[in-house]
Amino acid sequence: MIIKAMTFAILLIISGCVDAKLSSEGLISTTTVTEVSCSGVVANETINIQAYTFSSGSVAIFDEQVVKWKNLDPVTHSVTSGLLSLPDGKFNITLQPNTERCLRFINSGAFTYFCKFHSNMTAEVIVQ
Ligand SMILES: [Cu+2]
Repeated sequence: MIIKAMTFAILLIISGCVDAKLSSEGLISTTTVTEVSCSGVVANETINIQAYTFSSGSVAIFDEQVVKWKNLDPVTHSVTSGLLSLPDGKFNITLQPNTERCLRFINSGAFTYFCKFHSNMTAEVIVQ
């Protein structure tokens, strides 16, 4: 009985998370993102990719600001918008080892993103 109650509670928590992600995804339907040269801008947030992890699970910036991703791993990673394994086409950049790439977020909204090569790598950018 206790196990059944716990399972039900866990299912409630999981479904709550999915709902939150779906509703926040709806907020970004008009958001646009542009890649910019990292050498030409000062990034407002920098996210290191190291040991198969994004260094910040969530960063908050204002519209028109820039986020930089730096791949410090010896393998290729990606920064792909959407829910895990469900890219939404907002952005999709691949980072070779020891490279960095920058995105400017034009409109406010919330982005989840993931690495398409490693299914445990997820994070988000909140544009205020
Ligand atoms: Cu990866």
